[in-house]
Amino acid sequence: MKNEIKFTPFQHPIQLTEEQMLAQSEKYLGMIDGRRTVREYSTRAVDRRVIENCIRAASTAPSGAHKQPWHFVIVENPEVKSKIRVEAEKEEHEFYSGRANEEWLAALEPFETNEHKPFLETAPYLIVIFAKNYDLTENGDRSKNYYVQESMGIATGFLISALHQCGLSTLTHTPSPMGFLSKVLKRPKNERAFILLVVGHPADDARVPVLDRKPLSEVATVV
Ligand code: IYR
Repeated sequence: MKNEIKFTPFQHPIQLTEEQMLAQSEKYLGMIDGRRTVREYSTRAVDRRVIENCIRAASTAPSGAHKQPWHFVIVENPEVKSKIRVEAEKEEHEFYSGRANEEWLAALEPFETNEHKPFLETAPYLIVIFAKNYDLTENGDRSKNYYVQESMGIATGFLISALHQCGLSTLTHTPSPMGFLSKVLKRPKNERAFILLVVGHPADDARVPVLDRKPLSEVATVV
């Protein structure tokens, strides 16, 4: 079966003067530069419609052949969060007590991370982002997706940015391996967990490490 795609004229919905464009780039930079990864969460509730809109925004991300190879599971049920915490902490225990080599543990030391993951229960939402290397058609056939890693990374970036703009904090958590998430969340076999995003408000006494961002001269080159 051939997928027919029609074309329609397009104009960028945002039309700015040169001056407005420069001002907008500065405003955007200031906004996104305020994002910090947070590991200590408040139990303060968040309206699920905010989460849903941010996921709608993430799902507008470009993807290989427009396959949109993602699935987002919004976890709000405390029992499911507890199960995830138990399983994640088992994996993290293995990681911190042997799976990670000395170099990796030394790189993590300044961040004071350890095998305990209370945020998996305190934060109001966990969003588990699943990647689909292929889709399953109605008759059970596999339909291949393309550039899945790239598409997933972009969608996750959109999601983190959207949540930040709504005044919410996130933690990109990657308990490794993440196979247990498919089991706990009963996902089909064509989905594998890509990232677990913890979402909520920072705890009143939350702290973040003092970090520098690399300057433009180090992260970019003009040729
Ligand atoms: N998954 C572990 C370890 C970890 C790894 C990296 I790379 C980090 O930037 C942070 C943590 C954990 O979550 O503790």
